Amino acid sequence: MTDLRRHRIPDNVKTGGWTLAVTGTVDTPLELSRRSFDSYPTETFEGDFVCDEGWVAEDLTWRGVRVKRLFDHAGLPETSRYGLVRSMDGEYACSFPLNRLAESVLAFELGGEPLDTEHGGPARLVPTTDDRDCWESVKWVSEIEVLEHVPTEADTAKEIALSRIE
Ligand SMILES: Nc1nc2c(c(=O)[nH]1)N[C@H]1C(S)=C(S)[C@@H](COP(=O)(O)O)O[C@H]1N2
Ligand SMILES: [Mo]
Repeated sequence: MTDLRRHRIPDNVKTGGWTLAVTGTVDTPLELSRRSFDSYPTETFEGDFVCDEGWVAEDLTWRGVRVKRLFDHAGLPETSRYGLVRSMDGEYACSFPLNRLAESVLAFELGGEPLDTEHGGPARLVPTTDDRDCWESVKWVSEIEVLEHVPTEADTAKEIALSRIE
């Protein structure tokens, strides 16, 4: 099997007028339109996507902006430690140690095509380290909140994903 699944697009996902906010413990909060991403260098990442439900999409090529570029632009104080990646998909959000998040790619393209809404467009987070979990690949990213402490209640992604596996 080599394809991502075709999950339903949640009703609260609205892609018109999309922006991405970088908020929290940063020197300068950002609100970025799709067009403003054109001024950042892009990178590709190739890898398999492995879901805990027991399927694999092999050899996906993602293209986008490394989150570190956004952090360099916003400026991170010494006290920043974690990032919470929020989605237009209701309460869905996933937390990361800041270093791991900085290495991740915010992908706008998959397989050389603009990422379609079904698979998380305009922007989907693609963690690149080998220990990545499927629920960390947040679709329809709307905000990256930088935090000093690990968020517990707001970090819903793993629980939501595992609740879909009986
Ligand atoms: N916003 C959001 N992102 C999400 C999820 C979700 O429910 N909501 N599910 C995650 C899980 S568990 C998987 S396996 C993949 C599924 O991606 P696909 O729909 O492109 O196959 O999306 C991940 N990102
Ligand atoms: Mo998953």
